[in-house]
Amino acid sequence: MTFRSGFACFVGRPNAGKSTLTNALVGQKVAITSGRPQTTRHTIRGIVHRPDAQLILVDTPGLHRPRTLLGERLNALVKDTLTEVDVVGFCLPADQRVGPGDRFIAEQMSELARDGRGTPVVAIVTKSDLVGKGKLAEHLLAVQGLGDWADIVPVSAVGGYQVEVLEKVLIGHLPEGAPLYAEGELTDEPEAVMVAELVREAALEGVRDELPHSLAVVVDEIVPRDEPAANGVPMLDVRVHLFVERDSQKAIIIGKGGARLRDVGSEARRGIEALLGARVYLDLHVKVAKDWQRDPKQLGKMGF
Ligand SMILES: Nc1nc2c(ncn2[C@@H]2O[C@H](COP(=O)(O)OP(=O)(O)OP(=O)(O)O)[C@@H](O)[C@H]2O)c(=O)[nH]1
Ligand SMILES: [Mg+2]
Repeated sequence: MTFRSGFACFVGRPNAGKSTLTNALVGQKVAITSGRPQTTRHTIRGIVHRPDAQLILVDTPGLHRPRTLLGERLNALVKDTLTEVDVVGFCLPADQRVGPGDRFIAEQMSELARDGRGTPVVAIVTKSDLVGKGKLAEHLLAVQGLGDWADIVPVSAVGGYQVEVLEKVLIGHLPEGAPLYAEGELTDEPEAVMVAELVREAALEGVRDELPHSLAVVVDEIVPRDEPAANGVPMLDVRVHLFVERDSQKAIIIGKGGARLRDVGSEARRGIEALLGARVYLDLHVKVAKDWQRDPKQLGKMGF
């Protein structure tokens, strides 16, 4: 039996379903998702283990025409990633017409084909559960006309439709080689980053307009409590800062009498406790960092 191992990277416009698909393939949540565009802000590795292969998925921020320094940095990050993987999965949501945003990415793909290593690109039609058969067929044709794809695969991460087919197709493009990660390892994300992401995911729920883009989350510390844990479960203090860009946004995040922040805290705490296997005291602080998305110094501090 030949064993294959290597990297696949998902690209696509914001909100195309890249992170949801990554989680579906890994079989566990390694990336946060939301109905708002530009949820993912760094590359996230999810690892798929099979008897005959190890597929490392690199979920990336959505590619779009940048309007801020943060946007520029995210696009540059995606482009760097593209040159380092064995196969690219270009995600195009079935419920949206092929538009300028997709053509922008298709252009980048053909550039990659010209000056890269000839990396194969698989077109993935995501969210196919949202459309009927006829519309899906139409969409597949439009996608076919958009570029030179190694394969075209319709999937639904939510319905589980064709997720295994996609997995086989991606693995088929990997080189032969030994596993790169230990068995059972599902991601190489540091715990603090996962914790920050779970808080951001909870805080994104229900906020609108530009607030999602203005929100950044940083974990200050995760420290074990000295006191003996009840029935052997360890207890952790987790201190987190939420940054927004304006005072008005701070008020929205905190809510009337702090109600909204409390909800965000209890929602995030559930996920964090599951992740860390511990009881968690979650301490959330909201701070204004004026225009951090455009400020190189502040971006650096937040890890961009
Ligand atoms: N019905 C349906 N909804 C989906 C599917 N995949 C993703 N979604 C929804 O689409 C929205 C965006 O999903 P994400 O996975 O966060 O999209 P993304 O491409 O990672 O977005 P960015 O990180 O912002 O670029 C979420 O509300 C998901 O629940 C799918 O297969 N079917
Ligand atoms: Mg994402």
